[in-house]
Amino acid sequence: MSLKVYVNGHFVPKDQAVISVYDHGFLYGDGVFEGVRVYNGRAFRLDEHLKRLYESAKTVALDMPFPPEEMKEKVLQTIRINGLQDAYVRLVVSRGRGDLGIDPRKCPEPTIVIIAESITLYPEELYEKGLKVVTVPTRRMHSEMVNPRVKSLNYLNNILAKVEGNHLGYPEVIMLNSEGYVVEGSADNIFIVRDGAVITPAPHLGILEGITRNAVMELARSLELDMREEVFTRHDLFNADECFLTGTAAELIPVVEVDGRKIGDGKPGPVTRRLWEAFKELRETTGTPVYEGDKGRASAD
Ligand code: PXG
Repeated sequence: MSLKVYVNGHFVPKDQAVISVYDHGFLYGDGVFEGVRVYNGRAFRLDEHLKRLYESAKTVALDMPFPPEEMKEKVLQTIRINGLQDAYVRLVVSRGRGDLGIDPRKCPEPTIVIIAESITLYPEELYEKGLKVVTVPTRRMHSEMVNPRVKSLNYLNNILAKVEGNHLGYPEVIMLNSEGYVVEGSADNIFIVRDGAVITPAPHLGILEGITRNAVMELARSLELDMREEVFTRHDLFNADECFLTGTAAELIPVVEVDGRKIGDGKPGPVTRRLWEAFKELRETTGTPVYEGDKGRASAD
């Protein structure tokens, strides 16, 4: 059975899920999106993802046609109609159809697309051995240009960084901001561990405040680790005891080398492992139940 995709109020087979070439999401990258994981029939931190989607929309002055509760129901319906237990959900809201000019006032209705697919996981080996990464020349956009806090359809900044990583033969890259501070990966947040403290770049530096990042920060605090949001440079990164990345797709993945410098002893560290175990526990035990009859199960979201 072909997957069904939600497009503007209708569920249509995957190969018929299309939008207009006049859609400003296509023409200009004008829109916002979210990526959500479903684990064992429960949507992980769905309310937080919806909150971020609505905040992104607000900042780009895109009027959502219905409230978050209704969007939540549509997301759950999309997962249900496809009978998925473990999934990756992509929720896209674009400015909608307009004319060839950039003016959003020419786009009367946003386009809403929800895709729920079974997920292809990263190879287990990457989690065991850790990633080797590089910093790249393309800097993360300044927050007064296109604010990185907005999860917009305009991903060229990150894609250019990714292209540089591909060219150099690395699976992920680390971006710096225009002042040279470490900010994030191309589609992941970054953490370092130094002298027992767990440190992640502060939001004002210009990052996407990841849902996974926030969950891992909560876990670190509940494990009574010294969790901090700070400003740090490549020097701090090279000299960290441990480093890892977080994101909806990657979850929590160790980094063992940056720009040819070994991090710590070049193996995933103990704090990274502890947080990874805690994250696995969290994803199995929380989340919004997707299916009826699952209401009694725990939901800490
Ligand atoms: N920073 C950026 C720039 C991102 O795009 C994250 C951090 C992590 O945020 P979450 O909320 O996922 O913990 C992202 C994640 C993918 C994919 O399929 C991920 C993202 C965007 C597009 C694709 O891995 N964003």
